[in-house]
Amino acid sequence: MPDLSFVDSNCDGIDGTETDAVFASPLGDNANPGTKAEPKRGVQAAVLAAAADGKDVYAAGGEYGRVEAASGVGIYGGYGPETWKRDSAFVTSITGVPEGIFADGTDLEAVYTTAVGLVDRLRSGEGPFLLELSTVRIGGHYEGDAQPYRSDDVFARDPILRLRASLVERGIVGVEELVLVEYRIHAEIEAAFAFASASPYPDPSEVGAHV
Ligand SMILES: [Ca+2]
Repeated sequence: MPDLSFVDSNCDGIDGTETDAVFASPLGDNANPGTKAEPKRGVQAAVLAAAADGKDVYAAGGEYGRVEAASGVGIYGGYGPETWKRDSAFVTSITGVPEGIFADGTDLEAVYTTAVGLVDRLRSGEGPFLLELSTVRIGGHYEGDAQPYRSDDVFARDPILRLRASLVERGIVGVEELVLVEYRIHAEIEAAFAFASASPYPDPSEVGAHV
């Protein structure tokens, strides 16, 4: 990596170590080997070459396109395109939109497989990613809102109903089993409701507690 304070501590003529770097410059070409005299044009091309050789990337000041990082490859900017002298006057700017991925947020399996795929890619050094999930608001705007203004196809996208249909359709779970699960949940809610109804009202002195 480059020296601290812009000092060529090993006196090889460049801040850092020339033999440990693949060079990128707006004056370069991606067909070049990536040396100081013949740098790559893109930081991305330099990163790929650096990853293959266990090197870092030294980039001259200028504009570069989006870069996917590689594990173990550092990117250091601020070098002069002509001189390879490192100076704060040389700004190395890498711009690019992160990869955006869209998935149907009402399809639980699509959400899962998309997310798992992105996590794998992140762990291998790619990213960042923007994951957009679309879903629907099943509930109304207020308690008792019958939502006459909405069409049936909105409710058909209910993620729980979709998952249920998918599981049954593929024979992963039987309808009877799902009915039992729903019955158990219903019973649990009923029991909680009964418990609450049978409980005494709290003492008025508690009204300010935890407020
Ligand atoms: Ca040096």
